[in-house]
This record gives sequence, structure tokens and C-alpha cells, in this order.
Amino acid sequence: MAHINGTNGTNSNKKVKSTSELEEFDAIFPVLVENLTQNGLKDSEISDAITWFKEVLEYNVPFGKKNRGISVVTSYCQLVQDPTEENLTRARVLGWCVELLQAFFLVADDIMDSSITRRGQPCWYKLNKVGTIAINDSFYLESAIYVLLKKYCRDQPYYVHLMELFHETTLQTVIGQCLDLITSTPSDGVDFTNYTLDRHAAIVKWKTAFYSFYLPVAIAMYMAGIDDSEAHTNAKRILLQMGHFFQVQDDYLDCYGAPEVIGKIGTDIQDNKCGWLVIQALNRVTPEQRQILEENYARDNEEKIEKVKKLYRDLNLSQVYQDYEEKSYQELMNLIEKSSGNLPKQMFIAFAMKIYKRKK
Ligand code: GPP
Ligand code: MG
Ligand code: MG
Ligand code: MG
Repeated sequence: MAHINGTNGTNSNKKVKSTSELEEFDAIFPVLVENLTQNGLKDSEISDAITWFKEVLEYNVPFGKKNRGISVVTSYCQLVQDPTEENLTRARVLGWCVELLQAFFLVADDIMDSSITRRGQPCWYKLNKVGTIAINDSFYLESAIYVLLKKYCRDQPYYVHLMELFHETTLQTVIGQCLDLITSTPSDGVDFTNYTLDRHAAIVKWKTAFYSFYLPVAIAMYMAGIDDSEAHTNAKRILLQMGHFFQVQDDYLDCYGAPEVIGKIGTDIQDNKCGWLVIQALNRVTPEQRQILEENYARDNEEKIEKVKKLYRDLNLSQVYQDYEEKSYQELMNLIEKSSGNLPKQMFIAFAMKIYKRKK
């Protein structure tokens, strides 16, 4: 896929270039931490809690790839010629709001998935001093979004759009997480009946695609004054398809990614997840191989996990994935060509460039 390498996907005439944007973006994080904590730290009644929250923010928010957050800024710059410094700062703050939403989800998701590491460090709930306090901390991370939204955007005409968008996106993600969890929690033993591509498509659309792909671009569109439903429907169609591919890739990397590169240790096999790999396996197994899956999937036991991975190797799922990635890229480019309407194709292509052929 040489054609998708060698370009940063941004328009060089625009004010923001992706290389320096990460630095600009990172530079305002300490300012936001200061905003979120300065008043509370001065109030002796609650200062212990706010000191704790400062650590929650610093441990859980800034160490990801930040593709979602930065996409708010790069998309905004694709939609608006010569943005003012003030609006660029606003776009960066809103990008950090998306990163706060992501941190809220991840802190909670790691508890639900019994995960061990995240972004190259122990999951927050795994720290001795944290444990189930992490549940409360995830609520704090969510609340912080609305503090920043109010502080930076309450006078803007799109304030209510953004507030509704964050609320709706949170509900969509909670629905997706519920589908993910109840599909992987059978009432009686391992039961692959519901492990279909249709169920998988529903899980990934709701738990990942809305918040990871539609949300950042929709924020940029509202900031740019684009609020007509046709434009949002077009953008959503493209971005949900991108999000679908992204979560297939996340499922693939859960098994095939190197933990030191992806920053997390996969848990999908022992967690009985309705992931893309097990569905591909189920579609290819002989009756004997299906029995191996039934006896070894969903068990928190290294030898059993290894047997599932060996079966995936025997079925050559790695190649199945490479073929899927190539095909999915072509389909996405066709969809962008066909469905962008009045929106700049480059805005979508730039986002796609960040995820295809990623290793982490
Ligand atoms: C990714 O699933 C989905 C989320 C992080 C959304 C969580 C939603 C909540 C309402 C808490 P995943 O478990 O495959 O992600 P990862 O592989 O990063 O753990
Ligand atoms: Mg998880
Ligand atoms: Mg999960
Ligand atoms: Mg995963």
C-alpha cells in the first residue's frame, strides 16, 4: 500500500501542519489541568480530592496517540480558511475534550475487560492505591469535559450542539459497550451462537466508531458553522466505515500486536470477546478445530490462550486480515469519493492515513 505512505495527508497551505500540531496540542494540556484544578486546590475542604484528580488527569489523559484529539484541529483547519488563533485554541481544547472522553472510557473499560496495561503503563485501576476508586475517577474525567466546554465555548453559537453531541456520543458508546459485554458473558459455558459478523458490526459501530471517528469531525463541522443534517449524514457514513475498520484492526492487534508497541496486553481470547478474529476462525474451522475453540476460548490460562493462537495461525488469519485491510482501504476511498458532498475529501483522507497500516 505504498500509495498511503509518504504523505502526512494535510494541506500544506493550511496554517496547521501535523508535525508541529502535536507539540501545539501537547502544550495546552498543562493549562487545562491548571484550569480544572486551580479553584478546588484553594478550597481546603476539597483540596485532597482535587490533588487526587490532578494525578488522575496526568496519568490517564496525555499518553495516547492523540489521533482523535488532533483530528478536531486538522479537520477544523480543512473547513476554515485562515482560522484565528483564538479558534485554533478552542479547537485544541475541544480535541482534549475528546481525549478526556476517551480516558473516561478506557479507565472504565480496563476494569470491565480485566486488562493489565494501557499506553505502556499499568492500568489505573491496577495501582495499589487506586482499585475501585478508578470507577469514581472515570466519572471525574467525564465531568471535566463539560467544565472545559463551558469555559471555552459557552458564548459560541455551537455550544448547545457540542453539549448534545458529547451527551449523545457517550450514550452511543455505553450502548456499544453493553453489546460487547453481554455478548461475551454467556449464561452457560462457551456459546458462539451470536458470534456473527452482523453482531460484530453492531458492537464496533456503537462502542468505537461514533466517539472515535464521527465525534472529532462533527465537532470541527459545528465549529465551522456546518450544522445541516445532510452534511452530517454524509460525514457519518464515511467516518463510521472508517471506525469499523479501526476496531477490526484493534481486534487484530489484540492478538498479533506487540505489547511494547501497542502499549497494552491483549485480553480478548480469555475475555470471550466477540472479536473479528474469532468470527473469522468460526467461519473457517473443521468440526475438530471448532472443538479446540470451544475447549480453549474464554479461559484465563496461558496454555489454552496459546492453543487458540495456534489455531488462528493454522487458519492463516494474519493473511486474512492483510487482505481485509487492503480491500477495506479501497472501499473507503471509493466511499469518500462518492459521499463527501460539499465536504473536503482531504479531511477524510487525512484521518484515514493515520490509521491504515498502523502498528499501535
Ligand atoms: C474499545 O474496546 C471500546 C471502548 C474503549 C469503549 C468503552 C466504553 C465504555 C462506556 C466504558 P476495547 O476493549 O477493544 O478497547 P481496548 O482494546 O483498547 O481495551
Ligand atoms: Mg478493553
Ligand atoms: Mg472493552
Ligand atoms: Mg481491543
